[in-house]
Amino acid sequence: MIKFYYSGAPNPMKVALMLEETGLAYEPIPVDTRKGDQHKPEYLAINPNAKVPAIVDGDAVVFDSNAILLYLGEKTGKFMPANTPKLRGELLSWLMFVASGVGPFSGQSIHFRQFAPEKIPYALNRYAYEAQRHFAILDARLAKQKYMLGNTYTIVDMAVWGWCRLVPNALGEQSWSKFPNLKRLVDEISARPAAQRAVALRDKHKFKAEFDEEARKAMFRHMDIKVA
Ligand SMILES: N[C@@H](CCC(=O)N[C@@H](CS)C(=O)NCC(=O)O)C(=O)O
Repeated sequence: MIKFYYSGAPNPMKVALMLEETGLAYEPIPVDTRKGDQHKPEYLAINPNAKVPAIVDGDAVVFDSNAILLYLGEKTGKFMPANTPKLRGELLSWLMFVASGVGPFSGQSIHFRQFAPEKIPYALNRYAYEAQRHFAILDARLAKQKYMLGNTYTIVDMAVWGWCRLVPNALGEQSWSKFPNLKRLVDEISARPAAQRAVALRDKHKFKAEFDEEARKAMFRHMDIKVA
């Protein structure tokens, strides 16, 4: 039985979607990041980066959401493109693009819009610009084909879904109109029963809702430690 360490945030939700899509047996274990569970020694032994998600599958310990998607794809052979150098190259490129571009830039855009104590115009514009640029790259690809890797739904689409559900949080309420093809994919995946079960997982445990001082200290540790 796979142990799945999660919260309702975008990166864990991608993995919840894949677990639900594959039908693998798993035990969801909540990590309440607003209470600081991610910094507990027993969790750091699983993910030294103190973030969710992570999985433990027998003696395999895997952290970082896109690494977990790839691990589960390889383990099951499901939601993966054919194993040719061409398709494997595309798979890795787009998976890394989401991991290193879409996720971090949209995450920072949300941070500076919704959480930063000051509204810093330079930071707001830099991250909004980069988030928008990344979403536009996905949108242009999806204008030409149904899914990120062609005609088949794969782990890359799941990675895209995780963050792109939050386009309005990253860029504002009206922003979906700029990415109709991306919206089509996000809506299609959100309507899948597996996605609905993944999202419902958040309600299985009572995660802390308030963003109070305890949450700030757990998630924004830089506010108490000056390094620059
Ligand atoms: N690269 C990591 C990033 C994980 C990540 O940033 N997780 C967020 C939730 S989406 C988290 O754990 N935040 C809690 C914190 O920063 O303390 C991945 O893709 O899994």
